[in-house]
This record gives sequence, C-alpha cells and structure tokens, in this order.
Amino acid sequence: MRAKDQTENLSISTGPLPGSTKIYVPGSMHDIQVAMRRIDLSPTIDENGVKRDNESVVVYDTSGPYTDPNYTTNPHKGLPKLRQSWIEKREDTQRLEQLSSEYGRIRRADASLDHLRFEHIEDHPLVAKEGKCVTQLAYARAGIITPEMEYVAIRENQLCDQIKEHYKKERGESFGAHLPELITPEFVRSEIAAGRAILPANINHPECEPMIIGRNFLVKINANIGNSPVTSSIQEEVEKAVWATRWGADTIMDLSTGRNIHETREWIVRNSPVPVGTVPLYQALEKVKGKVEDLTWEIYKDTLIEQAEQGVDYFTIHAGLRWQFIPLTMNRLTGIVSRGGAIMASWCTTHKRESFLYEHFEEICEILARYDVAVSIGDGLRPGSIADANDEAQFAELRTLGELAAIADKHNVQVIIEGPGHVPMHKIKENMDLQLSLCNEAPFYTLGPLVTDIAPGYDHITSAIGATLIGWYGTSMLCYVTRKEHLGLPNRDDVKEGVITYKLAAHAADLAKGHPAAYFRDFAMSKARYEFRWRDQFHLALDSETALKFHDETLPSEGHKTAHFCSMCGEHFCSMRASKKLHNRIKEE
Ligand code: IRN
Ligand code: FE2
Repeated sequence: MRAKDQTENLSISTGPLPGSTKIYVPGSMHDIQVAMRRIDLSPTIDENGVKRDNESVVVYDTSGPYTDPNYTTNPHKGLPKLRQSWIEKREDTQRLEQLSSEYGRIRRADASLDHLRFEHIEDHPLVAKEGKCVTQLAYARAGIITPEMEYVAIRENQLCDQIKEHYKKERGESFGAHLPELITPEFVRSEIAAGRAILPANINHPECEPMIIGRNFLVKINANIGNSPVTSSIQEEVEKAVWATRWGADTIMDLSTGRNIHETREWIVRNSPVPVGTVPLYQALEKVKGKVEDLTWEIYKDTLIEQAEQGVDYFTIHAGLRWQFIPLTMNRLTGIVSRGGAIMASWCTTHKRESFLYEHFEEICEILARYDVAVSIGDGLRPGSIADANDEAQFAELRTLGELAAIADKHNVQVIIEGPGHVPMHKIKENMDLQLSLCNEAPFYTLGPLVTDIAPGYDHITSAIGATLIGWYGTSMLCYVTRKEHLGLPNRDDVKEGVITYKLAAHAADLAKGHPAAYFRDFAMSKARYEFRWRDQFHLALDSETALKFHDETLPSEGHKTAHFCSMCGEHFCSMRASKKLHNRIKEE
C-alpha cells in the first residue's frame, strides 16, 4: 500500500482551452499525428445581417494530451509513450540490465522513499548500442529524416499552407534568419545537420512531443520550475510543469535544489509533453550537502548519467567559466550572479585549478551522445546588472563557449549557447551578433535580458522587453523570468504570467521576422476586435481567461459579448464603433 504522501492528491489542470479544439495532422513520410490547436471563429455579420464565415486559426500547441478531451489523465501512470516505437524501430539502442548511476541505484533501492516514488518506474533505461550514435544530429548528418524531424516540420507550419495568400505577403525584417514559407522535413534535417537548430529528444523521454530550437524556426520559450530547500512539494512541481505547458512553455527546466530531487524529476519527466532541461551541477552540490569544495568530477559524472537515464533532454553545463576568467569579475558591480557560475568559480578558487567541467568536456559529450541529451552551455559569467553588461568577463566566456560548441559538435551532441542576463537595450544586438559569429550559428538561448534593474516585482516585463529584441535579432529560445525574480520562488500564478509574457515576446519577434502564421493570428484578432466579436477575441488571446475576466468585471452580461463597445470608452465614445458607422455612411453615399 502506498503510504500517505505528497503525491496522493496530485491534481493536474486539464481540458481544452476556451474556444479551442485539439486536432491531429498526419505525417506523410512516417506514421505520426501532430497535435495542434484550432480556434474556430464566429461569422462576420454585416450591416444588412448577411453572414460571412471567418477562417479558423490554427496555433502551435505545447500542452500535450492534457487538453485533449478524449484523453484520461493519470499522473501516476505518466503520459503515453509517443516516441517509443520510433526509437525501437531504429534498432540502435539497448535496454540496460540496471541503472548505470550508483546514486540512482541507491535511491531506487531505498524503501523509505517508496511513498515518493513514481509507480511505473523504468529500471532498464535505454542506451545507445556500442558503436551507434543515437542523436538527432547524427541522423541528420547521415541524411536520415526521423519521425521526430517530420513531426517538427508539420508542427512549425501550423497548417500555414492553408491560409490565404493575402496574409503571406507581409514580410518582416529577419536580420539574416532564413524563414522558408513552408518548412519541409528536409529543411529541418538540414538545419539540424548544420548545427543551426537542435531537436532535444532523450531516448529515455519517449513521452515528449518533438520540437525544434533554431533561428530559422518559431522563437521558443522555456519556463523554469523546481523546488527550493525552503518551499514546494512534488505535487506542486508536477502541476507547475503541466501548467506551464498549458500556457505555452516549449520546454521546462527543473531547477530543484531542495529535497528529493531525483524523485521529483522522475514525476516531472514522466508527465511532461515537452523537453525537460536541468542543471546537473545543482543536484551534484546537493549530494555533497552544499559543500562546494567536496564536489568532484566523479560525483558530477554520476549525476549526468543518473539524469540522462531518467530522460532529461538537455543539460545546462557551465563549462565555459575558466579559472583564469575569475579575476576579470573583480571590478564588477555585481560579481558572478549565475548560480552554476558561482559554484564553479568557488570550486576553482578553492582547489586552485581549472574547472573540471572544462577539463572533462570531451567525456561529458561522450556521455550525452549515448542518450541524445543536448547540451546548453551555461553562461556562468553573464552580467547581473546593467553596469556589468558586455564586459570582458562575459565576452571572454562567450569565446570559450564557441570553442566548446565545436567540441560538442564533433561528438554529434546537439548544442545551444546560453546568454545574458542584464543588458540595456543599446547593448543587446552586439550580444547576438557576437554569439552567432563566435559559436558558428549554434542556437542562442537567453535569460531575458532585463533591460533595467529598477523594477523588482516587474522583472517579467523588464526582461520581456530585452527578450523581444534579442528574439527578433535571432535568439532561438527565451528563458522566462517571472515577477518574483530577485525576490522569491515563483508560484503557479507567477509561472502562468511569466509564460504568457514570454509567449508574447516570442510572438512579437516571430511577427517582426515575418512569420505568416504569426501575422494571420494578429489579423484575425484585429478583425474580431473591429467587428465586436468579443468571444473570438477572448479565444484568440494568449490568455483568454484573463481577457474574459477583465471584460466581465464591468460588463458581465451575455448581451455585452456582442455589444459594439466596452466599458473603457462606453457607447458614445467608442472610436471603433464610430469609425465603423462612418465607413458605412461613406459606402452608402
Ligand atoms: C538561460 C540563459 N542563461 C541562463 N539561463 C537559465 O538560467 C539556465 O538555463 C537555467 O535555467 C537558469 C539558471 O542558470 P544559472 O544561474 O545556474 O546560470
Ligand atoms: Fe538578475
């Protein structure tokens, strides 16, 4: 019997979003069904009462099976293993007799943890067969289009080929990114092969719906979750993960630093429809009870393997912070603000030697390649204040990140590069341009950046401003920052607000880069607004619940859902209403 535990009352937010239908688009090369969300709109009714239909808007859907009304959610069982058969068909993996990580084996054998454990746990994870490389990068280079790649191509298009030519004319400014009108599976393959995009897909995370991170695709967002030593339970973290994907998180990172990290992660991975990232260094530090000096390469390595066999799709590894760079931070206003960076700097200083992450980077890549874990090379020296932006410490590290990216690439490990931090607007573009040239166009993944330091409590906004700009310039994935940044651990509401804020930053960037599907959604929203189709406006909104709630605060009745005004200006001062009347009069004359 399962003891009374933290996971007993695990409840998860499910069900379709308002006005939305889950649809599945079949593949043509592989037997795949790509999930999307279709928003059906009401017809336009003209002044003579004539109805004209409005095209549905199909949007990118990160929410997984949870928003499919035909799916019965059971977090104790985990999500269906979508990729299992694709992986098996390749015949290049094998099941392990037992976990390769010593720590993993100890955790699993510990009966006192039974009440915390995910029920259907896999004790025989997959690993590449001897002599085989199972990364999407290796397949891409061998000219193979995997089901994952075809899935991604269909997913990125959002049925864009079905929207009218009219919406495709609007071209953007893409700063050198090349966005094809229609993304083909071959284009996906070639972008991965070139190292310009990654498809994070650990062979031990078959529940994951394939997605791609690259400059020539839609801009993605990541939401950080995870417990801390002071707050949160497994139950809360699983719900936060699903909740984040419900609102649009393309990946989640489990940054747990509190209790039961191994067990918490198992629950999250088994229930996550999107790639899961971690910073293995955090758990390694936990294993030595927070004593940095006790950290060793062996403990770290075992942690990498432990997490890879659980199914983590990408690791942040702060290998670019070299011992010799530490003096460069001495004159900074805010020193080293990256958690991983601060841990490594302290280790190097204590032991008076080069970082073990830097020294063992080749071996790290060999481990990652066996499971297809992608590496996100950490920016341990990112600036933590406007005063420190674009300084020598930051750019010295960036040059090293470029060298390390080349090593990962050599091992067929998919690689992305992490970026700042705190950067004022006029210094953002230099970051993007340097990253592209130093890292051979490997995807950039940035934290914000925050464009000012003066608004604690509003750092989702200070950072979304920077994220929008850098996304437009070419960053592939934006790591959200919540309003709790610098103040505390985000709760469920903060997670949602952070995701929505970053979704709009990413969308604004897509729009400016000239993505036709992005333009189409804006067009549909504006048309609904001008025609006072209130329900359609709520449904098209990034956050339909909040839009509806705000509208209903003052005009809650059903009749007001078609009224030709809202309470902002009232009936007689509504400019849209007046403009519509004016245009009708001119047409009649
Ligand atoms: C993204 C870009 N730069 C940093 N990040 C994310 O910040 C990183 O992926 C991780 O989720 C988080 C904390 O990283 P540090 O503080 O350990 O560097
Ligand atoms: Fe900060």
